[in-house]
Amino acid sequence: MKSNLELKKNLAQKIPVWRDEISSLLKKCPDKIVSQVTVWQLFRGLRGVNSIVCDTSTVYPIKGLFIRDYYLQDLEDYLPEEIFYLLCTGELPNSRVLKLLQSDISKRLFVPEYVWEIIASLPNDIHPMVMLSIAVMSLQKESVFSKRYIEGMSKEEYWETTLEDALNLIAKVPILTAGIFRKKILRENLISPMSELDLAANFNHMLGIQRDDVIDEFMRKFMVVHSDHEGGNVTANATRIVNSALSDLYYSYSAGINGLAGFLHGMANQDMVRYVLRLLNEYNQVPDEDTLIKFVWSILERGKIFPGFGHAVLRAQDPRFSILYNFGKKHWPDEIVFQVVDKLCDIVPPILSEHGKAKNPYPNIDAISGSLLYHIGIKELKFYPVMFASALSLGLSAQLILNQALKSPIFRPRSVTVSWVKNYVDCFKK
Ligand code: AMX
Repeated sequence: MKSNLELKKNLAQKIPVWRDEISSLLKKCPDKIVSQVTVWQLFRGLRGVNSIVCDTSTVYPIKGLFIRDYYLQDLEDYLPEEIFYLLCTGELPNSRVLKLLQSDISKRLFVPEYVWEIIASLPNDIHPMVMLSIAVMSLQKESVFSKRYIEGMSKEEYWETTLEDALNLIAKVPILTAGIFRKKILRENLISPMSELDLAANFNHMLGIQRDDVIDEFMRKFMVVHSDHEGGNVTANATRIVNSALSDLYYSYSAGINGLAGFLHGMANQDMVRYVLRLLNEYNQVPDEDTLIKFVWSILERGKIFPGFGHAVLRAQDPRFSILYNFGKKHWPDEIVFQVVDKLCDIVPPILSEHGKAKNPYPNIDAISGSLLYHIGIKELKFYPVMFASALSLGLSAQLILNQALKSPIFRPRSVTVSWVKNYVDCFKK
């Protein structure tokens, strides 16, 4: 289907201005140095090197996530659809524009039958992240970008066809996610989408969980806080790199969520609840402080990481954590999984500080999200990163629309050998 919505019109007005800004930067000061790379950074994941431009959101070490110019805390009551509009344009939509966007998304709320057949053919015991990745890959044949590319579209149309793919993706990923949950985990029938519901409420409806206003509010917040986290994290970076070769949004998003499936990244939410359930299984109640302290040390002393704590950029408690934590404390304080998480979030930071390795000992979003998903009835821990991936479709899509709009070239930094570094640096020269 072809879209002619306000979002596209707004982008069409803004894109020439954004392009002019970049052209003038490139013209006026192309050689100005914006970052330097030390040997340490070269071998340590380029931590702190300014090497990507991403306008959708920025993560500051202490203040945390800003979506465009808005502090995350000021956005927590907005709808995921509104956040998508904001990520793309830098503006929140008014109610008329929001309705148009919702109506556009509602027309895309279907998944072709062949995708369900592919999902049905997968073994039930493969990780649901693999299932989502395969499901999205199989949808690639619907890509408007790839179809129009083969037909000979001009570079000017790249962002418009990426927008088409993006609107389809953000409509269809929650359907696929809910479908995988229903068919492969619960072994129940699919629940058809309800186009009159907002994206988050419809997600709850399709998952088949007991809905009420609080649970719908939770899902809105869950999707908003997980929607984007600038361009340098593994998922966003992988998504952007793949897309820079003009692989369409389906190839790119699928690549990105394969990165999210890493234990150091989006898999941490399932691992946190796994530890909590192990404790509850052993003690049948919220363990006392001494028991938890011993437990945390036993993990660290075996040389393992403690999931849900630390961050590559943040140097304070993750505001995404704070939003979900405050929600849980207000609405579901009696949930025993939440209670154990709550205690761990007090106990772990001083232990990590004493342990002396992690630069940031504070909880991140993955410390808390699983306990709340558990409360609303998603008990299959492996499903938690899939919920994360689903919400990320908003930000990843917006990032790729902007990349194509700003005519970002194929990504191709250089690699060097260890010998090259040794020869290059002064300390090895005679
Ligand atoms: N438990 C144990 N050790 C930790 C730790 C934790 N939670 N966080 C960091 N460390 C260790 C690192 O493994 C590293 O050890 P090394 O020197 O032996 O390699 C050392 O502390 C220094 O690491 P860092 O500079 O503080 O962090 P980083 O930028 O290298 O890694 C992160 C960041 C998130 C991968 C790391 O903090 C971690 O593994 N946390 C636990 C997993 C987790 O919660 N991931 C989710 C993060 C949020 C997200 O992406 N969804």
